[in-house]
Amino acid sequence: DHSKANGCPFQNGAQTTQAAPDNAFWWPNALNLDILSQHDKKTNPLDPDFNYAQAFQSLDLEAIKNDLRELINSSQDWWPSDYGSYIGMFVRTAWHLAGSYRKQDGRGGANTGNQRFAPLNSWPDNVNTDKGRRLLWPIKKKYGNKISWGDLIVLAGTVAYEEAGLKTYGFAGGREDIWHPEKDIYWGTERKWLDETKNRYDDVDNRDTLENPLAAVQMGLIYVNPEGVDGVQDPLRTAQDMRVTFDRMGMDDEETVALTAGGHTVGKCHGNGKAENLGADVEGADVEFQGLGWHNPEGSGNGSNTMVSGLEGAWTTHPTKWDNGFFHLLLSYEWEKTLSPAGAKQWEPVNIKEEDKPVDAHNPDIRRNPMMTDADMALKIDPEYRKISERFHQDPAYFSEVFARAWFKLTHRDMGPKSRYLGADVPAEDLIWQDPIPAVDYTLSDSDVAELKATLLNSGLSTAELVATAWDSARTFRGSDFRGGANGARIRLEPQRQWQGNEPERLNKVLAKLEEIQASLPKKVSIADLIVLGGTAAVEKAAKAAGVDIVVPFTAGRGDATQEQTDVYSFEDLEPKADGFRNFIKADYVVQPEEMLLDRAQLQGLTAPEMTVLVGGLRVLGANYGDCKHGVFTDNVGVLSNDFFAVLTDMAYNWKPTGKNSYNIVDRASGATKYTASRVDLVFGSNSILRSYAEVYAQDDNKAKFVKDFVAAWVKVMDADRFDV
Ligand code: HEB
Repeated sequence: DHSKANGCPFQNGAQTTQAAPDNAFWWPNALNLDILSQHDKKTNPLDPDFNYAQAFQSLDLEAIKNDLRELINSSQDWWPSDYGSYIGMFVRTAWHLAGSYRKQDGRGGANTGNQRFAPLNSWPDNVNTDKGRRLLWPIKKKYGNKISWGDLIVLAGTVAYEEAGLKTYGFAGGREDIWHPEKDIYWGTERKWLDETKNRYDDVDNRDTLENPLAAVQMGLIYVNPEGVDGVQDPLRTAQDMRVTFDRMGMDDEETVALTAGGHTVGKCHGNGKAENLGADVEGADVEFQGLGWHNPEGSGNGSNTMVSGLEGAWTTHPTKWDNGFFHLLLSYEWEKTLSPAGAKQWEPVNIKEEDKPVDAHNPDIRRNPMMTDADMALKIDPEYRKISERFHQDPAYFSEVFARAWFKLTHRDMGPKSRYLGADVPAEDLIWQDPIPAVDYTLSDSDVAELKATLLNSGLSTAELVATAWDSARTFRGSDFRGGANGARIRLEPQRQWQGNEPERLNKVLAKLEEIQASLPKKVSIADLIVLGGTAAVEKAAKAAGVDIVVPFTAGRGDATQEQTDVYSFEDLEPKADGFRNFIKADYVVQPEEMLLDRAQLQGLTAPEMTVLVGGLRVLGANYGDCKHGVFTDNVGVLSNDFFAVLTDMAYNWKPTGKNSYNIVDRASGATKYTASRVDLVFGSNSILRSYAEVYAQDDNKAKFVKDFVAAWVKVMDADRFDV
């Protein structure tokens, strides 16, 4: 301990940067609530009232694009460009930012500029994206708050394609940067970079069994191993890995071929050196490296000495041009296995014509062999990919069109609905993966809303039915990629209306009633609004019954999506496997129900106190799945009382396990079972942090606060997807 030895004054707080064991080390099974308190205002250096959308709207998009074009063509001495152009560099930096997205939980992606932080800034697959970001710094410095890192990196990649000659599909701003690494993204359990793939699969030979939500085959990779599965060249097997990993980000075969080929139409691989000589990665490098990693001691360490993947060479004859050169070389020549100067496994063409060879990246007088990775070869060898490759080869215009759309999707997939898009380059067309929702053309006055509430409350539907339906409709929202939510009322559509967690029978009954009400109204109101308003009215009534007069705010304007506007396949990922807020669990999972609650709360953007107050409130409203009695610690179901917390914290009771996820709440004096509970209920009494919140809501002086906080959290959930207001 050097601080003590030297009598260093900084020994307390700052010393925790040395790996002292923390609570998660001592109690690995305790629920770690940190994921609910990320991106707090204390970590954000911008002003509290800073509004990124407003700032972006004042950006001169044409001016910044011109600056980017100039930068792309101005080689910097500290990091010389290849072929006099940073096209390849900026495209790869943007692809690696966007490419960490996975559709199952919507996490990862370009949304947050997270490539600035560990682990992504130091992933072995992200070598030299640090140079890409540093090259962009003068532009970030110049335009400042008007463009986030996330937007800037995607814009740079897009402008790079334009410089190469591609007609791009568009660009939208709106990605807000975070200021510290995310704690909620699961990247795998391996403790070693690029560890063998086997631990990620249930059955390593069936690549579909890649652990969800992971979308890369190895720790520290964006997708697949360019040298083949576990470093064995075999394009057919690599094709299987590509199919699985690209599907995990919502890309089909055609998009996969377009993206890989279009990606490798520009730029080159870098393997003129020895990987083992590279210095520490970004996060591990000492202060004099100033946030740059992988210092290369050979020669200039850059230019022709650049080391990245270890593979070496360009894919096409003109690596700064958008053309059909990739398919021309891939399909016109035979390719055989070879090794790069760094010893990496790659493919080289047999008897290639001199004029088909690209020139050296730093000396136009020398021609070099092009190369292919195992993933590129997969586009030729896999029969399905091959068909697509041939079509693209024969029809370059079609290839350009498919690629431009796929690039837009890749870089915008995690931004959610189009209402979040900003700027003059937003394409007019609606795309199915944006989960489009028709705009509504009505407004509701206060008296309209009051009348509607009365109608809904007198409809014969119970508080529990109204609350549960509104909740189910809204709970699919995830802040990770801004999908889901009550807007669109997709709970009426496939696949949602069949989801077990939505209790199809009850749901159909409620929907039928709401449709009946809708038909009887003097003016058109969407089902989406009626669903939310029904729950809202029921909450208001329950608050009143608890003696608290409170208006639950309601914002009309949700539209009803159609089935045609709904990509059933991609919505399957939004199905709740568990919802602790309604004490629902679909099956017996390895992870504990309370961990699944935590995950869902994080995706819904809730804080730990909000999660607490919602669970306690929903229990007494009777909103449990299948009318299960666990956690309904009250004799007055339908009254928004703090009974859940009062009972939970009451020492009159004892807690007895009766099954894996069930407990009896036993009266100590009589020995009688008074209530039953799940793990999700009891965690609010056992976890020390959650208990501290449960105590607040159990307090006699906080009955009204409980109602007020429940209402605020309820409205937050109902409006989570209202980017339009
Ligand atoms: Fe790529 C580069 C792999 C996809 C774009 N890539 C690269 C490399 C490799 C790879 C190995 C090299 C690096 C160095 O530098 O060395 N990729 C790969 C794979 C995949 C891919 C395996 C999957 C399949 N890419 C991709 C995509 C894209 C791309 C999708 C877009 C779109 N890349 C790219 C570029 C480049 C690369 C642009 C170049 C860079 C420079 O130039 O620097």
